Amino acid sequence: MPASSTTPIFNNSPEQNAQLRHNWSIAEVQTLFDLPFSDLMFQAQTIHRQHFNANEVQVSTLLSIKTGACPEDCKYCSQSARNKTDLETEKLLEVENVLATAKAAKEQGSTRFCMGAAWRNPKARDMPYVVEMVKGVKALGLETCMTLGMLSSDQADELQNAGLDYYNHNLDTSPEHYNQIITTRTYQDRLDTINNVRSAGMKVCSGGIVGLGEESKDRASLLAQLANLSPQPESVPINMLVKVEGTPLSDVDDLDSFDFIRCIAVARIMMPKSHVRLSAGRSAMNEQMQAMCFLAGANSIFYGCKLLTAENPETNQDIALFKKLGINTETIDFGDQQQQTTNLRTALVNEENKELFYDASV
Ligand code: SAM
Ligand code: DTB
Ligand code: SF4
Repeated sequence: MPASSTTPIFNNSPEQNAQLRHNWSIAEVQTLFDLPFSDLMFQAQTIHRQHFNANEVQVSTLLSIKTGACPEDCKYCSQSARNKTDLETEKLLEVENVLATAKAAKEQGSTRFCMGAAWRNPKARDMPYVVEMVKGVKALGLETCMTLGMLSSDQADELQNAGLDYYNHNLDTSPEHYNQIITTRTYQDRLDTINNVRSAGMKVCSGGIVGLGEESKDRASLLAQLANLSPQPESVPINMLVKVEGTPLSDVDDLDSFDFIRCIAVARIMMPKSHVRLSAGRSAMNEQMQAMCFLAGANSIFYGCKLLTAENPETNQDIALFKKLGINTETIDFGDQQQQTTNLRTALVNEENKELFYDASV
């Protein structure tokens, strides 16, 4: 039975609730999940506004720098060699290709460029190339992020020295549900990598996937794991499973939309200073659902028509949605920050002008 909207769940004021805590119990997180929807959204929105401009969203662009043929057995993933998917594999991209794509992402208004590789971990022979990629993307004035699998502390140091700002390494699901999803690396391996990234002085991007067939208590447990990291991750991607034909999870039941929105809201309450990213799965969400996620405290997205291998909304759709909602994108101090603002405005004006013309080719 959910608590009524008059039941005080915490005796603390919203200000006190917003203090960073690293001692969340699963039961306590479940209490948040069980709140009446409006109460949960109100708490999340109140906390969101204490730490962020509620009308600003950070935008990152993803690029798969090495695609498919991954030795790991992640049951959701199009890129695992064990899953019989239609994916075309690709070797590590040339540094120049990566830099050209990063430049285009910057021109489209992105502020962070995230490079992902289908590896268990980078090999010594790969490191000089990824280091060059980091240096090149950084020289464009973008924030840099990589997700390459497990990292040793030496590799984390090397990437940090090259100028890597963020490393993405997800916990994916709860420790209790984990063995149903991945058996080729342990939960502790993931925590060790996050620890190596943190010790090297980089910012941590870590979140998970929901809709894997897990229970509500697993979502509570995953969020407790993330929030109890000290410091909490600066970026928390909440991915809705993208179901891929040929993976063991291709037919799993859909997660109810309100349960997804609740996850965002609970993440916002527990990690008040982190950017919570409405991550994979937006192509399957309508505009109203995405708006609810922003209302629940999501303030980051992947921007650009492709994630790593799966589709993402077209940039024009996102620009149009932001315009409808009065959302601005977060800017960073590029040095040429004016340029970034101009690019987004140009994109928006182009989108508006489209309505003035008809397509003579159809
Ligand atoms: N191979 C590296 C690793 O796993 O650490 C980095 C890339 S991996 C694709 C990064 C994350 O993307 C995964 O940990 C998972 O959370 C997310 N992901 C992968 N496939 C997904 C899917 N089909 N739906 C939603 N999220 C997905
Ligand atoms: C994250 O949490 N989500 C991104 C990023 N980190 C690397 C990846 C989503 C992948 C979605 C499925 C695909 O494109 O293959
Ligand atoms: Fe490989 Fe990463 Fe996909 Fe797992 S999620 S199979 S490690 S690419």
